[in-house]
Amino acid sequence: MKNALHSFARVLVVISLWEIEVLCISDARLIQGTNANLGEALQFLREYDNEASQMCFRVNIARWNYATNMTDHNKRRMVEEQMHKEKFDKVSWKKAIAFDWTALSDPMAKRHLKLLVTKGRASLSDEKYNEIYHLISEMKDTYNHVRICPFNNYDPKFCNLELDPDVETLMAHSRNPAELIHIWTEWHDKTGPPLKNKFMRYVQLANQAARMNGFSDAGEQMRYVYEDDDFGHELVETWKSLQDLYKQLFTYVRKKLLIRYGSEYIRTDGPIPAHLLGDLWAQDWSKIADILLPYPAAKSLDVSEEMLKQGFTSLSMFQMAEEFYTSLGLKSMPPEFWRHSMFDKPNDRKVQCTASAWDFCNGIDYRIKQCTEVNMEHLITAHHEMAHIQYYLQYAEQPFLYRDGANPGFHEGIANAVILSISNPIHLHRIGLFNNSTNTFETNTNFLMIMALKKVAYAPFAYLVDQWRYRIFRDGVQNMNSAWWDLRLRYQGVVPPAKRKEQHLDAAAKKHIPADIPYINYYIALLLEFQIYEALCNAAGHTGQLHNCDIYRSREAGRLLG
Ligand code: X8Z
Ligand code: ZN
Repeated sequence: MKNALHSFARVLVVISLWEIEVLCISDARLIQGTNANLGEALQFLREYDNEASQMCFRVNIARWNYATNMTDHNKRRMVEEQMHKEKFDKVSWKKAIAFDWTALSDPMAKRHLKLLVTKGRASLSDEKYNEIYHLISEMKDTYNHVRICPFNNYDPKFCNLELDPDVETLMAHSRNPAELIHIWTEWHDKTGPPLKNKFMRYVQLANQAARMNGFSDAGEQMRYVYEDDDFGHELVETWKSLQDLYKQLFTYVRKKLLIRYGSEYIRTDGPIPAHLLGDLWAQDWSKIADILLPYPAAKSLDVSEEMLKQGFTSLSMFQMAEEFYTSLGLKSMPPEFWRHSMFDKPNDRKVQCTASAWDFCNGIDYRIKQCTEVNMEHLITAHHEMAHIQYYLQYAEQPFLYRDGANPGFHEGIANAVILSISNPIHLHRIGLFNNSTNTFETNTNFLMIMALKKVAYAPFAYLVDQWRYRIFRDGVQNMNSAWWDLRLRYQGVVPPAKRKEQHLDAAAKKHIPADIPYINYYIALLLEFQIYEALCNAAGHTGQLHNCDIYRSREAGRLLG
């Protein structure tokens, strides 16, 4: 990837490195009790394992039922189960902190107790614990219900554009700068301001919970799950190693945008306005590939038409994904998977269409939910989601607290590593979807450019979202919006296309902020996916350029992945 991009390098923009403050924490500061009786600790953990698995099953069934049939009744059932689980988490936390886990000789018991006492917000009083969960759920609801008006039309009848698919499609497909500014501004003006007060209270409560657990603030608690005292420094180092490549891509893209939109919109030596990159958050630039590809006339890499010609169905797409994993010697999907998954968008009820992979925590039931359409993007998604199921199956025998990614970025890193193999032209040729004679320098370079627009362009955004959150948790809620735009300029080199003020809360235009979902895991996943892919390709005995590696049918790669 690097080589192809070097030829486009025009490093004109200087984005200085902002050294984040790095905090370390010693276990001694964390909350702990006095009971050092190992037998009692093991007994508690056995009970916890059992009850937590059952609780997870019940909550996930209720969530699944709602996600695949969005009725008021199913929503009530889901909320009830979630409240039940929150109570269980609080009770378990109280039991766990009675132990002096730092003094236990059994490393597994020690680590399990440490995981239990350091996560969550159960240290808050019952009242505040309920309050923060309510706040988050209200912020999510507000975000999910945002609807915006179309360009040049404020008639309330038409002000019903939703994020997915309306707003996202407009940002990706409109090439009219005035329309793009309108959509961008509407979205940012309607998400942040209504949430701001709630968000400030949430910051206060999250910090209180973290401090009662022995952390300096909620950001430190978020980072602690990586079990790496040097986490902050490592992040800085990884970004240092990526930023030159990012600047080269940025400079190439700015030049192409200048040609397309002219100097009224793009300055030759300045930042790029955030609305022209095909995405509300300027995080995935591949949607404007039509403006950016170095060889626009080369054969398209999209095999969707060929899939239709060959009569693919949603079922055959998942069967093809399964065959990919079994070709590596990995597990087939269990019968429950084929029985209970939702592969198609039903037309008799409302469902949540975001593709997802589910582990029902009983070692039997695993499902995918995807409103599958017969096209290449959905074929890739099917493989991606099935990688998550494969990971669930691999750790099914582990204790409950270990049935998760090795760190919060690992699941996504694994799934994306597989995608690097199955979406390249070599693999598409091997499965009969791409004609080899069109595998030319031009198509390969276009392929690398699309990868760069998805992956390299994403890196600074994935990096900065939680830098912002850490800063708010650490320094407080004043000047939140200018802090957001400082980071966006420094790392991404983008500026808002309209005037922003402190009454705005533009970070909240990204769902993960109001929904209290960590984001640095996506940055970690981005780094890991290439490391995992490279290791799998080495195991498969691949020689030559890495982007041409396909691990299909390699038992060696399969063993390593397993
Ligand atoms: O949030 C998501 C998924 C849910 S885990 C839809 N992603 C990040 C994003 O949308 O910003 C997937 C890629 C990164
Ligand atoms: Zn995923």
